[in-house]
Amino acid sequence: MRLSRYFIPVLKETPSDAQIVSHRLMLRAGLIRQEAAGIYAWLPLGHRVLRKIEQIVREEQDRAGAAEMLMPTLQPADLWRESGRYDDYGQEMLRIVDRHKRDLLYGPTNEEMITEIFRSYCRSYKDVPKLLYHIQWKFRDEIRPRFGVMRGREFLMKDAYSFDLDEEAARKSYNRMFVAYLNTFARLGLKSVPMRADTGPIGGDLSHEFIILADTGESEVFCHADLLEMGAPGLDVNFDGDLQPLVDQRTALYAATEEMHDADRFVAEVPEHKRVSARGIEVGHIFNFGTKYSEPMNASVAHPDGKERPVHMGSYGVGVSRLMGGIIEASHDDNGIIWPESVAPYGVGIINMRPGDAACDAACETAYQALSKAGKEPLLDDTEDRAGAKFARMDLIGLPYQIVIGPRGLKEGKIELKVRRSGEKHDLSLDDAIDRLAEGKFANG
Ligand code: 5CA
Repeated sequence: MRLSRYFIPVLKETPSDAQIVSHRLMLRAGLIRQEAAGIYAWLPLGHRVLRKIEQIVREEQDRAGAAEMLMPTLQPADLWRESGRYDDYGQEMLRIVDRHKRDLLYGPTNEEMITEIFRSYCRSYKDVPKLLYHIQWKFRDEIRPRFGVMRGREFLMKDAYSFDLDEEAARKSYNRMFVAYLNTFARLGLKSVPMRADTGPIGGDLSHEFIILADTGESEVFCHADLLEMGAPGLDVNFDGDLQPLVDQRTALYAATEEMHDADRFVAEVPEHKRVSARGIEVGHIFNFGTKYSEPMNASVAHPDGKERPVHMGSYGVGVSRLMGGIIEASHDDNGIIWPESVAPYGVGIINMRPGDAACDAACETAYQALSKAGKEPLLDDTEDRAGAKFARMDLIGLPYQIVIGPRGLKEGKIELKVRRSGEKHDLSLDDAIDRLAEGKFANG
């Protein structure tokens, strides 16, 4: 992409109403624009990152054996009357009446609709297990939308739902998602810790929140320090094998959110130097709720003994749009965002220090073409802005690498390559820089 034709409305002033760094940086770098409280437009750069996060979430759901589908944002209220949640959900639910006076709602989650879909087609033990997901916008009329996309009213969620014959099989589906989540967050450059959690309006008795630590997190969390150093299981996990040991390893040590915290147990189970008490951001939440929805909504299957019983269910959410804020909280410096390569909106920024200079233009064009071909998704700053403004903007938007091409360097056959995360600079020939970038020869996380 050429910046002269692109749209990155960078703000010069720090927005005064944004309290946390990720929100400030998302506004300043032109990723999002607030259209109403808790409702955002995703500008081109932000939209690219959102799509990349979404794609990683999708790939790990697919790897875990979940099947993607898409349910609508609007749902008939009658479905929610069946489960009893229409009244329970209260003012957080956005209720809508259509021209025929039918009650609809903008979905805050999809347990009811997916249960209705399942029960319409699946009647036998042969029809389970099923693990279905979609990535769709949700609406929750939060009392206090805040911190930008962290607590929005409209937000993008990946929600998966499992249907199993009995409790034991349901536990296996739960474990699949548990492991898939650890891998997902690791690919996004995040250290996540699963913590026993409260189930709130979703219900059930087994639940984990996946938390990333950040000073600006909304929840207070307590855990054993070793959990932070435990790597993700890895992409070669066999999802059809026994995942229980992997899950046990990560649930054996103390980890709890504020609502579930037991100060006496924390002190008894965790040696003092290993006690982490911090703030965290909930990026995922998984629930096993047995027959809470299948029973009232009559989603039953015939077992091999001929008897019909309600299926055992679970639901599994990832805050896709919230993750963008979480990633920035975890990865930025005074100059701006530092994207992990896996979600960077563009792979390399090329700064043309003197557009109009034949040598600079030609070198930029060579770099642009070669890096595009190598799949590095370059963003070429071919604008007439001052050098200082170009550098500041490139740092602010946080692409992993920058190539600076100016007339003086070119006379000596050199360009400058900067690694955004470390600030390291290399004087290289253009060909060298292109080759090394194309081969992924710089470690940038
Ligand atoms: N039905 C279940 C699982 S699919 C469910 O809705 N779970 S949830 O309420 O915990 O939401 C799932 C994830 O969505 C959360 O972990 C969080 O990352 C994200 N999320 C929830 N509310 C918001 C919000 N207001 N703004 C941004 N992200 C949110």
